[in-house]
Amino acid sequence: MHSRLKPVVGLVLAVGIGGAAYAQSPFDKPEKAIKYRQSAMFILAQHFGRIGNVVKGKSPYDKDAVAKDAAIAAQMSRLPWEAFGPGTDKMESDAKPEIWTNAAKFKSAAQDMEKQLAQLAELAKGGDLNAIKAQFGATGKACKACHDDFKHR
Ligand code: ASC
Repeated sequence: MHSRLKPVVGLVLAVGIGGAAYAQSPFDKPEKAIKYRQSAMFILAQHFGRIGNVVKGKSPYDKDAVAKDAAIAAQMSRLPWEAFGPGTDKMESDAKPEIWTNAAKFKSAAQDMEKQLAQLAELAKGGDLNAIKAQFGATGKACKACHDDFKHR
């Protein structure tokens, strides 16, 4: 090989191999993937819960606060899925094996929840509390539907 080409070939190989490892999982240990998805879900539930308190009349309605909570929840809802990768089914967690044995259904349930939260975030900007209440209910159903099939407890 021409000596000037060697570094180029080396770089292409390094990026190719590194890229393949990354595509497999962005986490260096399954423990970290599990902690990551649980953390995203925890933050999501905190902010969704704050909206729930408004919907139930336990907290006063503050348009900007609800819009912010919904935006954070929607952002969190995009994060967990890459953290259900290889090896993360072998460890103790609330994840049911159906996540991996029925991956297409899991993906569709996850996408539905993301879609519902994106809609809640969009609606929350408008400040129509009745519309927010209705969409909060639809979103909660999407959370529950996925948990019923794919989460212990
Ligand atoms: C929440 C939360 C969930 C969902 C679900 C809706 O606030 O933490 O997992 O709502 O309970 O049924």
